[in-house]
Amino acid sequence: MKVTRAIVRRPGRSIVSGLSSSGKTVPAYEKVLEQHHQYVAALEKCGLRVQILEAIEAHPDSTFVEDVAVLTPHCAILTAPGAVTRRDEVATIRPILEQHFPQIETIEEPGTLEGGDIMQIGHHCYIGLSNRTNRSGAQQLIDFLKKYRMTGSTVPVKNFLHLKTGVVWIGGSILIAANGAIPQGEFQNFETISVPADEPGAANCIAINDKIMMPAGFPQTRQLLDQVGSEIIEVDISEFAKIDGGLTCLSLRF
Ligand code: CIR
Repeated sequence: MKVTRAIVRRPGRSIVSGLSSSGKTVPAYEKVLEQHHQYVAALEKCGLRVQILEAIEAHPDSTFVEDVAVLTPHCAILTAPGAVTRRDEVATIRPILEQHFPQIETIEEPGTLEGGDIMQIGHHCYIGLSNRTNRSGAQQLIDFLKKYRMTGSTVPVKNFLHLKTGVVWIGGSILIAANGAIPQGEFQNFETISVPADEPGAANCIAINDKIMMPAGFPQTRQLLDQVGSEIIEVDISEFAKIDGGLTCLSLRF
């Protein structure tokens, strides 16, 4: 699916209070802003028109816009984040998506679902069942997809925040995955590039049309990706990584 646009949200100063699995490292705000700027520039280099939303200080994690919606060629689906502190972010993205999508659907509680758990390949969505996405959320998504002649199926997620923290699709029948991100028996029809064990953070790349954005600082993975033949664009997102943010989660692309 060719994508032409992206939506991002500027990080606010409150990002220092964003949810963090380690609880140990705090992003440095000036660096966060610079890295976000570079991230937007990389999306533009991929040919996307980028809509930049204002920061919302009341929502520390709101720069991770990917988690609040799932965008398909036929509709936008607002999610129900499993992280309770992130639930109110959804209402802030609705009016933006209404500018672009005539059809908007909504995942309802007790369902939970975050966009980071959705790996969309053509008309199929792989839905990670994680600490943030539950069976009810996944089933609601599958039902919406059916309505638009798409399909969905679930995949267990262990040891990673979201499905796409550990595995992403980078075009054709190729996935890139960190150790342990692909449960046995899943994704057998794909060829998988395995990220070296000491570079687990490298799996969260984004394929945009004929280019691949990858997080900077992973030289062995860079070598593997160079063999794919797409232009590779490295982006330093180390400040976002301090609170579990990756490349995909910083934008909604359609
Ligand atoms: C969170 O824990 O929700 C944020 N600190 C990071 C979200 C990252 N989202 C993603 O990978 N899709």
